[in-house]
Amino acid sequence: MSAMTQEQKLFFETNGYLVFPNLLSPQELEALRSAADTTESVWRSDPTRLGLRNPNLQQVQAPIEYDSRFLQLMVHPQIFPIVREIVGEDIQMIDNDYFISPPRTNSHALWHHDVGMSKIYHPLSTLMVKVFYLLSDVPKGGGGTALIPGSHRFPHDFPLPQVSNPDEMPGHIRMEYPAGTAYLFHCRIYHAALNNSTDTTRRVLIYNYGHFWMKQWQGYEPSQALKASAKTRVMRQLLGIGDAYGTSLAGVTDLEQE
Ligand SMILES: O=C(O)CCC(=O)C(=O)O
Repeated sequence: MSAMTQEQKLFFETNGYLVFPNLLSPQELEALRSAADTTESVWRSDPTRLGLRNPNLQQVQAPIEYDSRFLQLMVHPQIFPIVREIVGEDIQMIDNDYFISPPRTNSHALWHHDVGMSKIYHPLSTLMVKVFYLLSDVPKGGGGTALIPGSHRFPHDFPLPQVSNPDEMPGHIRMEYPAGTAYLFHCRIYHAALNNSTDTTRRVLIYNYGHFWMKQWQGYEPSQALKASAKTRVMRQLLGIGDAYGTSLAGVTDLEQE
């Protein structure tokens, strides 16, 4: 049984991304916003907590350490099965963030893709998939993520046009959607955060999934307390509990299976 429709499979293979309108119900959105507000104030009140405090990006690093609702979102019943199908049964969480992009600020991330490791054949493999959950509406010009559809299959040395303003990239599309939308993309797709030229703050949760043999990004390794709280096979594997090779979700049909 596939978690993806034929249309989603074809669209992802062709374009390298998927969008899920109205993914979060009003109740889910409210709960996540409440978790995000509390998390933000805890993070702001303690400057030793991990994350960037730049004028154009406040990055609460590893929000899954702050609130169990963020941990649960990592296995969202509609999104996680799709990510699992794309990445494979050796899936693991690599990093997770809560990004706050203030109004009237320039891009915090110019055009790039997420994996530049040599000697790994990227174009036909999928090393990572990143999922974004919008907690705020992202209006036109509101600092949304931009993507170049199909660029996940560009060769390694593809000469991407050089633009001084990320908005000027030819052929890009914009993730400007209402709160509650989710989208995901292949780690090799060229993407950027656009300038936020509006008066609204963009708030987004980001979960990056890769393979079990990969190292979790430095600063995102789950705490012992979080690992100890993992009760299901899926959660244990996502948090990196298991052997580097051979750890797999094959045969796990119920996300709550112990
Ligand atoms: O903030 C964004 O929309 C872009 C994030 C980004 O560039 C990344 O996660 O690699």
